[in-house]
Amino acid sequence: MSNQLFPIEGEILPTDGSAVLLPAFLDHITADDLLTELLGSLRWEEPQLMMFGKSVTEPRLSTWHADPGLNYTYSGLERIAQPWTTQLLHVRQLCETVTSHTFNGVLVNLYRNGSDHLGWHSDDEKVNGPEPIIASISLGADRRFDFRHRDTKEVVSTTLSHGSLLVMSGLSQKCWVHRLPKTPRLEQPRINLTFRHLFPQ
Ligand SMILES: O=C(O)CCC(=O)C(=O)O
Ligand SMILES: [Mn+2]
Repeated sequence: MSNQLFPIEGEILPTDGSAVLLPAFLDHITADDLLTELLGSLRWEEPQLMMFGKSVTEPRLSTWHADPGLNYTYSGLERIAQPWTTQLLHVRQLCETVTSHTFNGVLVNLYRNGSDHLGWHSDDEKVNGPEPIIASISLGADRRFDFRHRDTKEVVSTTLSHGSLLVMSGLSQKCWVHRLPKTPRLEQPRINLTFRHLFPQ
């Protein structure tokens, strides 16, 4: 069953977990200001991953902000916790209010243009807990976002627009993978904030 947290309105997954989209979560002025401030103020990193013995640069910039000492390891990469900023704390509070959940870290992605992307994956590392609740805010350019069911291969697509909130919960990480594909010819940037609650082992 899906829809553990929210009414059916906004649910985009047909089964096996929930992903609820609130397209106008932030008003345009708040979203515009946030985009400008985050673009200019965060310390963007360009992490290198080791894949099949080769060093690969992630096709986007990112930064991890979290409670003190709460580093995040994924794909063999340890992201050192940067301190919360005033803007990030403000958005965290809005996400906590709407989800009735607490978050202790946020992974912020910067897609510089339509070439930057994120491949199929799920956020199912043990440290996320068994049924993670992830609150994902989008700012800037519209981008397509896809889910694919691990067993049936069904694909569900949506558009993540400026100021939207997508909340993934329940079995959504276990039963589905997701990605942000390339968008040909797009020149505008997009920032995505995924608020998470890590449970260090
Ligand atoms: O950019 C997005 O909307 C998705 C980000 C994501 O899936 C992640 O950071 O794990
Ligand atoms: Mn993800």
